[in-house]
Amino acid sequence: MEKQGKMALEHWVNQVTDKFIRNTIINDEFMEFMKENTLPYQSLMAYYRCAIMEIETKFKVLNEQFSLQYDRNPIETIKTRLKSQEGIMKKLKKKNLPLTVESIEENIRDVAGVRVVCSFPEDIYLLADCLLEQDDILLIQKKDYIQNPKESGYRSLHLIVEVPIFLQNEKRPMKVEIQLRTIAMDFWASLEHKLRYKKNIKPEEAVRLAEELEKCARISAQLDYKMQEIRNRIQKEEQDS
Ligand code: 0O2
Repeated sequence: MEKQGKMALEHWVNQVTDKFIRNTIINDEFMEFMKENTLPYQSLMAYYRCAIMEIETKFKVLNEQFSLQYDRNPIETIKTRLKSQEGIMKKLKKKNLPLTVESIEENIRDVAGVRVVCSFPEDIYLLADCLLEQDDILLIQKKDYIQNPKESGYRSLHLIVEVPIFLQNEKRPMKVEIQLRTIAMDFWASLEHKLRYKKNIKPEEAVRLAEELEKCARISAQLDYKMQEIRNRIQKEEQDS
């Protein structure tokens, strides 16, 4: 209860701080930065878009191969996103880092984001292993919030990887954040994200909601593993017959 209360309070403080930063500092400072850096900033974002395409294609290829080899698709959906200017600015501010194109590339590791949604937890690890075995992929960081869920209940496998993009006269390694999750984890995270940013929720209700959501995360984890067990039994029956 104490932990959930602290989280709800932190969340409220973050909301107020975020709003302050957004309204007062971000716009002016970003406009000033863009006056000097429009082209380098836009080029960097274009490179990140290329890196997203590379990673998305790699997952599509793996999905296709599994479909041919095992007659099943491990991937349900792939979603991609480029972090917004506001998101980049907020992260730099939070970490007390300079606003320069170099600093963005060096310090913000989730400008390019790819989210891969699978039906079953086992497929998450299978896909992650297949990707990491590829010789042009360099693993920078792995955070396994499936084995070790966050206090909120959040579960997903996060990888920060470097992938090369091939430009006219240059090969450029770019960082991409990959989040791999099941449909159930994705459903939970989307709902929790929506509720997290709802305004005017009383602190005591926010605590209750956080507790309920954490419970839901545990129930949804059980469902994931039960469904996987059923899938594995069906596969075994098929192989044995
Ligand atoms: P968006 O718009 O989703 O990208 P770091 O990136 O390492 O500096 P941090 O906070 O240590 O920062 O990264 P973390 O927690 O490993 O992963 C951050 C991302 O994971 C978040 O991105 C969310 O997408 C997701 N995430 C992490 N915790 C939660 C959670 O409790 N609930 C939900 N719904 N999602 C979570 P951003 O930066 O918030 O924004």
